[in-house]
Amino acid sequence: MVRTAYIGLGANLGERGEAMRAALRRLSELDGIRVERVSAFYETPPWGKTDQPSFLNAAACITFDRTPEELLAAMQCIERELGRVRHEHWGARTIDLDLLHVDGVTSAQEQLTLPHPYLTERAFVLVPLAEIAPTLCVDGRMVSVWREEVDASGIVRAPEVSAPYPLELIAAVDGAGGIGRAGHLLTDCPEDMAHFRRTTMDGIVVMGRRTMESLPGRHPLVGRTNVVLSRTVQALDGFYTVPDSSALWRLLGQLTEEKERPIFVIGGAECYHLLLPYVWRAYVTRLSGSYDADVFFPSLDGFSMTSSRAGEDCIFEVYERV
Ligand code: A4P
Ligand code: MG
Repeated sequence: MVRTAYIGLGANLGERGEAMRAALRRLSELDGIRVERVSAFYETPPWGKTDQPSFLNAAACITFDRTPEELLAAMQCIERELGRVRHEHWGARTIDLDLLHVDGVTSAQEQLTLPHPYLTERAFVLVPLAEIAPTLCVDGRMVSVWREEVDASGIVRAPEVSAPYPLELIAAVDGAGGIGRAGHLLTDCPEDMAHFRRTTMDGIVVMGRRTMESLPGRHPLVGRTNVVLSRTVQALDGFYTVPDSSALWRLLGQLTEEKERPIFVIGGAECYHLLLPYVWRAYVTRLSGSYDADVFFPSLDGFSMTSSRAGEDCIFEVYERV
C-alpha cells in the first residue's frame, strides 16, 4: 500500500544544507520511497534549548510503500550514516529527521508517535510544512491555520537551493566517451551548438575554469547567467565566481529565489565529475567518430535514457535519474 508522509528535516552543525540535501538524496534512493516535494530551507532560531547555533529546517512530502515503523527505521539509518552527532535532548545535531505525519495513521507508541507530538507547537516545523501542505489536516485543523497561531519571528527563507538534485547537465561526447582535447571542445558541430544554445537559453550555466577560458573571447554566454566554479579564478566580468560547492549552492539559491530557472552543468570533465551526484537530467549529444580526446565523460550510473533523437551528424539523448 502506498502512503503519503511528511518529514521534517533539521540541522545546526557543519554544512547544514549539504547534510539536508544528502538526507533527501538517500531517502529518494531507497526502494519504495519517492521524494515528491521539498520546501525551501529556512533559517530558524533554536527552539527549546536556545543556547545553540541556529538551525536550517525544511519539510518534505514523500510517498512510500513500507510500514511507518520501517520508514522511521530507514530515516534513523540515514541519520547515522550522515554522522549524526547528538549530545543532548533538543541539542545541536548534524541532521535530524522527524516523521511528522503519515496519511491515515495515528500512533501513541513511544517509539513512533504520529502525528509528531510537537508538530502543532513548533514554528520551525509549521513554516516549511505550510509551504508544501497548507491544507493538510492535523488534529482537526489545517496546517496553514496552526502556522498562523505560532510565533514565527526570526524564521527566514535561507538563500540556498533545497532540491536534492538541483542540476541538469549538458555534454557532447564522441564515440570513445571523450569530451575535449587540449582545453577545447572536440569539434564545432553547428547542429550541436544550436541544440546547446536552445536548451540552455534563459537558464544558469555552471562551468569550470578551463571551460570558461575556452569560450570565444572569454565572453559569458549571452542570455544565460554564467557561473564559474574554481578555486583560483577571482572576480571576472560577466561571470559569477564561486570557490567551492557550498558557495555554489548559496549562490544558486539566490539566483533562483525570485524565479525557478534550470541550472546546467556545461563542463568540463572535473565539473561534470564533481556535480554529477546532484544532477537529475543529462542531455548528451553523441558525436559520430572519435577525436583523440584527453578528457572523458563520467559514466551515467543510476540514470536511464528517456529520449533519443537522431540529427544529421549526431544523436541527441536525454537521461534522467531513475
Ligand atoms: N519517536 C517517536 N515518534 C517519532 C516521530 N514521529 N518521528 C522516537 C521521529 N522519532 C520519533 O528521537 C528520539 C525517539 O523519538 C526515537 O527513538 C524515536 O523512536 P530523536 O530524534 O533521536 O531524539 P528526540 O527525543 O526527538 O530529541 P531531539 O531529536 O533532540 O528533539 P526534537 O524533538 O527532534 O527536537 N530548533 C529549531 N529551530 N529547529 C530544530 O530542528 N530541533 C530540536 C530537536 C530542538 N530545537 C530545534 C530543532
Ligand atoms: Mg528528533
